[in-house]
Amino acid sequence: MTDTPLSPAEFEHALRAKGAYYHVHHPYHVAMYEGRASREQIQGWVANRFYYQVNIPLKDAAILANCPDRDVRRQWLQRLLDHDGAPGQEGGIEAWLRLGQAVGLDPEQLRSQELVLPGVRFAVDAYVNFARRACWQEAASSSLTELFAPHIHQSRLDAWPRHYPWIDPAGYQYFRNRLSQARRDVEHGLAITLQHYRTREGQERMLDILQFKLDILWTMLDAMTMAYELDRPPYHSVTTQRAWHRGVTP
Ligand code: AHQ
Repeated sequence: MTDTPLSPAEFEHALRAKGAYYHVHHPYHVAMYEGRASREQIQGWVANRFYYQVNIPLKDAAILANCPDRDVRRQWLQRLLDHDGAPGQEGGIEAWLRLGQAVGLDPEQLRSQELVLPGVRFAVDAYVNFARRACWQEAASSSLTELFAPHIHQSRLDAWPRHYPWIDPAGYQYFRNRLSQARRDVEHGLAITLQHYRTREGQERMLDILQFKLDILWTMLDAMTMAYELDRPPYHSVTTQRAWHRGVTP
C-alpha cells in the first residue's frame, strides 16, 4: 500500500464513499420507508434507538473530557445540549420520548430500557467505550456517519406520514431537528477529521474507524431484525417471555 497521503478532497471523497454501507440501506430501514414495517417493528425500533439516543451525550461528554482544545469543546458542547436540552428547554431525548408516545409506547417503558435488545446494547456500549478510550480526534471523527444522516431523516419525514397514518405527526419533530443539527455537526466533525489525519496511515485508520461506526449502526438493526422480523428474540428457544432479570422469583 502506498504511503502517499490522500489530498483533502480525495480523503473526503473516500469518506463519503463509505455511504454505500450506511444503515439507510439495511433491509429493516428499507421496509420502514417502503411502508412494509409493522407497528411492532416500528415500536421496537423506537424503543431500541432510545438507548442509542441517551448514550450519545455520554459519548460526546467522553470526547469533551479527552479534548484539551477549548474552542473545540465550546463547539462540541452544543451536541450535548441538542440531546439533553439546554436548562429549561426540551432536547432530543425528550423529543424521542414524544416519538415513542406517537408510535404508541409509554415513555416510562422507554426510560426503563426493558425493550432494549442485548445486540443493540452491546453495539451502543461499544461506541461509548470507544469514545472513552480513543483520542478525542478519533472519537470525534467516528460521528461522521452523520455525513449520510440528513437523507435518512428526510426519508422518514417523507415516507412515514404516508405509510403510517396511525403515528401522531407530533412525533416527527426529532427528525426535523436533526436535519439542521446533523449538517452543523458534520461541518465541525469533517473539519477536525481533515485537519487531524494527514498521513496515509492515519487516513486509512480513520476509514477503519468510520467502518467500525457503520458496523455499530448496521448491527443494531440486525438485532432488531432477529427480534421483530424473524420472530427470534433473545432466548426464543427457551422462553416466550422477555429474559429481563427482575429478581429471583420465590
Ligand atoms: O439521531 C442521531 C444522532 O443524534 C446522532 C449523533 C451522531 C453521532 O455523534 O454519532 N450520529 C447520530 C445519528 C442519529 N440518528 C441516526 C438515524 O439513522 O436516525 C443516524 C446516526 C448517525 O448517522 O450516526
